[in-house]
Amino acid sequence: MITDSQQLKTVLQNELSVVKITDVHTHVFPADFGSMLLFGIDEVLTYHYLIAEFFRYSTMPYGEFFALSKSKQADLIWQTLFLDHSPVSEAQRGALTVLRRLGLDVQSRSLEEYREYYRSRTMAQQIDTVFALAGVEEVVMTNDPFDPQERALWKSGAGKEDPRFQAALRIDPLLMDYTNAYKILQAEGYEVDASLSGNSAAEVRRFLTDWIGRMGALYMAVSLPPDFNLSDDSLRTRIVKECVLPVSQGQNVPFAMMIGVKKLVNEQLRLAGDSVGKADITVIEELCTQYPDNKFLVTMLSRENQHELAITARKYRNLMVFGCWWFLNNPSIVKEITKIRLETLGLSFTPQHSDARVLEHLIYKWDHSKALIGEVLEEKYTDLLATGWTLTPDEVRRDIGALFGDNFHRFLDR
Ligand code: HDL
Ligand code: ZN
Repeated sequence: MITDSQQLKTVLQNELSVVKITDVHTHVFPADFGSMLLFGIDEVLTYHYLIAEFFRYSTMPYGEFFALSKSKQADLIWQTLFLDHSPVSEAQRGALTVLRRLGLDVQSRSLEEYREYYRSRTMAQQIDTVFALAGVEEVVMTNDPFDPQERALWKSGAGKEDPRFQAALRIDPLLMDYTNAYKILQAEGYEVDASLSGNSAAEVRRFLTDWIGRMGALYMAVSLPPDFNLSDDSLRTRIVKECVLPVSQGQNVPFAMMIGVKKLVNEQLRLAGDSVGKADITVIEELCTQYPDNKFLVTMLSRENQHELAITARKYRNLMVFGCWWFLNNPSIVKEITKIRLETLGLSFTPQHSDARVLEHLIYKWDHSKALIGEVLEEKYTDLLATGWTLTPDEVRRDIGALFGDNFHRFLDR
């Protein structure tokens, strides 16, 4: 039985240090995807979050920067964000957490020393090391069949060997750019046309079903703008209602909506150019009400949407809230959101995903998130014990397992 605050702190630290994490949304890939998997210190330093922060100080023309080699870009970012200014931002601190946890000397501040470490590392070794250090048992990837390189890899049989890498079928081009995406479907042998007439909807359903099967996809996902709604008769609305939702239900594969992205507000920043907008929660209420036999995974990008998203999840058991996504993945907001969710949803949600784009992100994003979620859990368990309720280490282990993967797997019900 846990009887005092020090014992609670110790139990939480122990259980968080050994929990096997399922990371429900990432952009990493297994070794047989080759160069699609980004790893190493130059990739860590040229993460688009850090590029955005670099341009807060630099007046260098965007094109001149992007024309540089990745190592030259990393040199500039290291000098500007780490040596010329203290690296206090979350992404800056994250790069240093990666170095420290890999056993490198953060105090040397020597980028060459860090690069030397990587010269002896193979991709396979680094995957093993990073998953072990991060405590991650499996990641769910972002898999885009509209990307020619990725499409060819799946067709060659890649992507199925390493059970640590599970797939998610990403369908942004289908929903956000059908007037181009349909041509790829045609080229792949699906009888679709530009206006989704005739047999097109059935063929889009066949396309989705084929790729869910080929990938073993755990869910279908899309990132959506702040004004996403299904009250118009747009092609996007028709594809969601006539194609995505029937296949999602039929295949028992949730539909994951990631809502609130304003794409490329500054397109010169490329991947770093996206921003955020508050969305209308109504569309989630409508979907969960009108499609009670469908499962929805939802994360929203705006801080202002978080309380209403948690309240909406209280209304619908077919809605799983997940993550502190992208611009929300900062200590001040992760703690705020996790408190709101624990207070309104108990333990029935998935508090975090890493969104790792670079392999080593798994280390810092989970180290930082586990510490924050642990602090909030400590506060809530302390309040619980104050009622006279008793608590055992096994119960804490059960609860933490639910938050870091079991809830997700139960929701998938596979
Ligand atoms: O659409 C997404 O999956 C986002 O996570 C984008 O990839 C974004 O660029 C990102 O990396 N956020 O962390
Ligand atoms: Zn992502």
